[in-house]
Amino acid sequence: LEGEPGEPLSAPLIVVSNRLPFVLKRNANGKLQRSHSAGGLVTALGPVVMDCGGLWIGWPGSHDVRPFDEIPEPDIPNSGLKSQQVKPVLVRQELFDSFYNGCCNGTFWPLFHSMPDRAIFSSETWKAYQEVNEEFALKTIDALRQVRARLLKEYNNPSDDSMPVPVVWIHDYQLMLAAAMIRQVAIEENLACKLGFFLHIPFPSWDIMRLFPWDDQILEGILACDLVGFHIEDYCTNFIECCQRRMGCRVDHANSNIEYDNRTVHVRALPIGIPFNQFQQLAIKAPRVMKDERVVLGVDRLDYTKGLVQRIKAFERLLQCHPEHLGRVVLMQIAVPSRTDVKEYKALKEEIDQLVGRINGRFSTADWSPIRYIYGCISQDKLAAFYRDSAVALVTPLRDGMNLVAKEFVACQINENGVLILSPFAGAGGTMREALLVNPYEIDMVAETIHKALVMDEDERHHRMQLLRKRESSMDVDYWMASFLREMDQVECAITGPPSLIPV
Ligand code: ADQ
Repeated sequence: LEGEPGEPLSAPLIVVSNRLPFVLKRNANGKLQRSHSAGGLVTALGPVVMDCGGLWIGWPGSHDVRPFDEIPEPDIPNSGLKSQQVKPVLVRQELFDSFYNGCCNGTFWPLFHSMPDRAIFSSETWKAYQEVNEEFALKTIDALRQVRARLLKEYNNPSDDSMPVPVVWIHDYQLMLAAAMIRQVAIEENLACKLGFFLHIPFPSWDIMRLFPWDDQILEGILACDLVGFHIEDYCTNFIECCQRRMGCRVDHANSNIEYDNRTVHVRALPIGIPFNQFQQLAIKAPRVMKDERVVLGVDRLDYTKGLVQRIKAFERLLQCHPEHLGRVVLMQIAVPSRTDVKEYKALKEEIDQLVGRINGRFSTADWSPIRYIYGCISQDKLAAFYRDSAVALVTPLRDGMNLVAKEFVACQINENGVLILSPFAGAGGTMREALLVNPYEIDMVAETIHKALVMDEDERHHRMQLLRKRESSMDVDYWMASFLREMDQVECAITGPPSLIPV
């Protein structure tokens, strides 16, 4: 952890997420190497963690890493976190699978997306979830000790009021218990810190949450934080109601604060954004990738929450009810493989393969097929070109925390010609009001909405897209991150007490 001696540090940030911002794998010579990941979270948070001498804690994306392995430095100096800023959490494969495929994706993913019939409740995977959260918590405590030792060295007087308080920012449904343990040890060791949590998926209503046999422990885990962020107000409301009804918490509704354990937990709606300029630049530069045809575009991870089956059926209905689009319009569905070792995801892939085959068989002519289906990951510049040149983006999840695809489409619409069709059951549906909103379960209505988008006049298309672009360019991912950290700044540190004079 570097920095000019004596120079006051801005609060060091410790990010805790299921995955590190890169994957660590061994090359043919057995040497560990970083391979980069390009998500919005990494782009936004990486530089902040780098600049404040912070740390990132997470699983390295493979089981190749061993406890005493040296973490490789970034390929290009200063292009990523230094090795000492990274703390990989290493968990044996069997335990990790039970935690990740079992509890995270077999229980919390469907439950939090309000699909309880798909959720499996198992005490075995729940135990794995607890154990892995404990591993993350232990690493975070190590990181806090390291940061505190550094601060004590920098500030000669340990009770100096200007000494910054480290901020721990925990991400997502894989790590809902970690904060409870971090707080407990931090209090025992007087490790002053503020704890924040952001949930990237929806928070369900009390009626759904109470189905989970250990719901109180989840709520306790989240309530161990000082600041809890969700994408939209609805999720805040659900969380607050669960805390009231299950934990008997008192709530200050006017300020959206919860009283718990003689502390105040601040609950805030902080909608995530995307690196708007980055996508816009890609769209400006990317060469054309499509033929001269009108494209209705879908881009998703292949997941049952994304409503792919309903969407494809709606496109079939469009062709049936509005034959004027035959031969002129195609549905381009790009689906990135996801959780491919889980049975349900394999079954969904097969269902989609069959559906696409049947519809293409039904409507194709010698020189036109209605559905072009790509099952795979595509590069960012190709993706930007698809977003830019499509007539319509069909973003119709059955339930989605936010949905970044809707925002990426808008950022790439540099000619402002396209129309966004959006599900109200995505967090994005709450703010992107100029989109055409449609219930994805109503297949006839979705078909009619696609038709409406395809025949919409130019002025209306431009007007809607301009407003959408304006909002997304100002509320981008940097804005989101700054909002979270600003809220954190206003939170008082609840773990106080004289700092120990002996650096650990
Ligand atoms: P996800 O469920 O992964 O994220 P989403 O927000 O749509 O969903 O993000 C998907 C990302 O994958 C997008 O950035 C998109 O560009 C990329 N992608 C999709 N298909 C691709 C393909 N074929 N090739 C390349 N890239 C592809 C979770 C929550 C969301 C929430 C985000 C962020 O489920 O609701 O918006 O976190 O908080």
